[in-house]
Amino acid sequence: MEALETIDWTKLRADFPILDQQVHGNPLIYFDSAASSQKPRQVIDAIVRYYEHDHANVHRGIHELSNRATAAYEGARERTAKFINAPSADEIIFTRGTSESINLVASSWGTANLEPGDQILLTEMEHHSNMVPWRLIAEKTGAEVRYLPVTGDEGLLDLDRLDEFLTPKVKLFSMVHISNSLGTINPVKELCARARELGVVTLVDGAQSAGHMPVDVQDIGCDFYAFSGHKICGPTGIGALWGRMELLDKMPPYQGGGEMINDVSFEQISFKHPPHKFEAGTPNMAGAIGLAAAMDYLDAIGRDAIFEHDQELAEYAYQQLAELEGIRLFGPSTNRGGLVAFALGDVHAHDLVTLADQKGIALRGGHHCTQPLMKKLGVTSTSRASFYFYNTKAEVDRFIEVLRGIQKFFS
Ligand code: 7TS
Repeated sequence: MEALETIDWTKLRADFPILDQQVHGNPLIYFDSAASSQKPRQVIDAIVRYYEHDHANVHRGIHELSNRATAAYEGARERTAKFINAPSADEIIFTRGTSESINLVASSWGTANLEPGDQILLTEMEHHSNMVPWRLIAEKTGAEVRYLPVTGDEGLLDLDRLDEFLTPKVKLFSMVHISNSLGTINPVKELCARARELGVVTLVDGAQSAGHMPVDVQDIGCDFYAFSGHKICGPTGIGALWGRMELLDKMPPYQGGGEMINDVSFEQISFKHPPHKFEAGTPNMAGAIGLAAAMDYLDAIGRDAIFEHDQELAEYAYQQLAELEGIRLFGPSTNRGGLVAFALGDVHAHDLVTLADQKGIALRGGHHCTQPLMKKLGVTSTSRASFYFYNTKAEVDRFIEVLRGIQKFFS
C-alpha cells in the first residue's frame, strides 16, 4: 500500500499522449486495456530513435548500423528474460504475440510429442488463442482436448475435480494466468506443481498477467509462458514465448527461412540452436526495442504497485456495479485482475458499449474470444471494463454514472 501512496499516478498518466483527447465531445476514458494497452511517450520515442539512428538488418551485416541493430535486438531479448526471470535469454523467442507463441508450441512441440490416446488439458475459461491451436493439433495428431470446468458466475476453476482431469493420459496442460473475460487469477503455481508430479508439460497464457503483476517463470514452475507486447505498453506485432531449454532443444522448427539455419545444401539443412531456430526471417527489431522500453517503463513503476493499483480499481468498480439493479457480475468478487465483466438487465452488450462510447468511454462488449465459456454461462456476450495504472477512481465514478443513464434510457 505504501508504494501506491508514494507513486504519482497522475504524472504517469501524462506520459500517454493518446489519453489527452475528447471523444464525441467528452474526455476519453479508456477502459479497454485488456484488449490493448496504450503506449507511453518513452516507448514511442524508443521506436522513433531506433528508426532515426540505428536501423539495419540484424545478424547479417558487419557494418556499424547492423551491429547496433543486432545489439539492440539481442539486448531486448536479455531484457525480456529479466522481465519474467527466465534463466537464460536463449530461452526467449520473439513472436508476434501470445497467439503466435501458443501456435508455435502447439505446432512444434505438439507435432513431435502427441499421438492418439494422448490428452491435452485446457480450462473452460481459455481465450480462443489458447484453444484453437490445440484443437487444430489434436485433429492432426489424434490427441483429445479436455477442459477443466469453471464453477459458474464466480468464475473459478473447479479444483475439486482436478484429479479427474489431470491424469497420466495428459501430455500437456495449458492454462490462462488471468482470465480476460472473468478477471480470475488462477493458481498457476499449484497447477503446474501438480502437473509436474505427473510429468505433464505446462504452458501458461500470460497475456493478461505479464505487464500487470510481477511474473517469475521459475517460481511459477511452468514449462512455457506466452505473452504479448501490445498489452503491456509495448508496440503491436511483438510478443514472446519462454520455454525451458531442454524442451526447446528437442522441438522441430516452427517456420523455415533465413536466420534460423546453420548450413543449407541442396540435400540437407542444419538448424541453429534456440532461440534462433524458431525465428525465421528478418525479425521485428523495432517491436523488440519498443517492448524492452515498455518493460523498463513498467519496472520503473513496479509491477507489484501496478497490480495493487489495478486490483483496487477493479474491486472499487465491482462494488459500485453490484449496486445497480438487475446487474449480473462475472468473475470472483475479490482477488481479481484489473477488469470487470457484467450484463446489465436486458441491455445488449453492443448497445451498452455504443452508448458508453457516445460519452467518451471505451468499453468492450462481446464474447471476448471465449465463446465456449459464454455458452457455459448462458450468455452470448458481456460488457467489460478493463483497467491499467493510468486509469482513476474518478473515471470509474463517471463510468457508473453513465451506466445509470443507460439503464434509465432502456427502462
Ligand atoms: N490470451 C488471453 C488471455 C487474451 O486475453 C488474449 C487477447 C490473447 C490470449 C491473445 O493475445 P494476442 O495479443 O495474441 O491477440 N485478449 C483480448 C481481449 O480480451 N480483447 O481483445 C483481445
